Amino acid sequence: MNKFLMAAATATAMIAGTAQAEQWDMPMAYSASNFHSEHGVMFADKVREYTGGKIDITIHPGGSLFGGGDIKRAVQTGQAPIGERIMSAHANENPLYNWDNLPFLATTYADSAKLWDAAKETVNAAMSDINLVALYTCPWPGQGFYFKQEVNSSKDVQGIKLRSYNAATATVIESLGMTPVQVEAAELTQALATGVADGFISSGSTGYDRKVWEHMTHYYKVNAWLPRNYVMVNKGVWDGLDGDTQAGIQKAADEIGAACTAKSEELANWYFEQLEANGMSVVDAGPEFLAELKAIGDKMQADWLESVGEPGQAIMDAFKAN
Ligand code: PCA
Repeated sequence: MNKFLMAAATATAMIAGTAQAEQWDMPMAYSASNFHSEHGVMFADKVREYTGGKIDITIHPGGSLFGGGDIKRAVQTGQAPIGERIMSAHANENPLYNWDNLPFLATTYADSAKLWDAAKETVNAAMSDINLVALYTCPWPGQGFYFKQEVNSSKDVQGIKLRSYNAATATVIESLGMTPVQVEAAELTQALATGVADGFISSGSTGYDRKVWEHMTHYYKVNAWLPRNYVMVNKGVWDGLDGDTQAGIQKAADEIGAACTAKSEELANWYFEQLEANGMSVVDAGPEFLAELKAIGDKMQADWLESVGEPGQAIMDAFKAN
């Protein structure tokens, strides 16, 4: 190490108050003002507190360090020790990760919690196989549709381009006769402004973050699923920590997972009010559109069970038994 680097390293260690402080960069995919990112900052604070300053996490929101689509690989390969991403974005590698994107399976916060309880062990085992440890998860509010026109059924929107954020949303869009275009939330405003997409699937949260009322006029509430973000750590990094440090980080993760979930629920309707206050029409999807979506949801659940096999059935059974 040259003397400048050494001086910088010493200064960093002194700021953290301990010679052993480990600096962790934590890429996150969504905007700094989003509740997921705000809870990431609170998580970092608690980790500093509960590890006695041993682990010093710096949050990089909005895909600023790694784009949303690159965060999981960055953590898997150790380019970043820790990061946050929407879990279902990984379903193209393993259909198991679609467990929280099956339309109309779990549509409330209570059911979303029950479903995560049922899926947790299987999902965590799959994560471990790919060198990841999931520390906490936090759901987005229920998902619906943004358009720049009134929509009563898919007949009104045949062939238009709709922004997707994972394989499941692409399937919903295609099944409705539209063309999916995958765009990260961080690039959504630009995609709508330049006509890359004519609408999108998301919660009120992302529409609010991206101020989409400048381009969109209608939001149709469906509340069909509550997809989860998760904070993951590289397994090698995790295994290299002593037991007390692991316990401190896990305590922070448990507290923040619960706080973030409560905040999501608290904000769900507030986001709709903000969309309305900015001139959008926010209504429940009409009966014809809803019936189409229910049929698509049934098929997606059946397809998921078929592709995941026995572990998928076990998750479904455990969820329904509770
Ligand atoms: N917002 C994220 C994922 C789900 C949501 O509500 C997005 O639109 O990318």
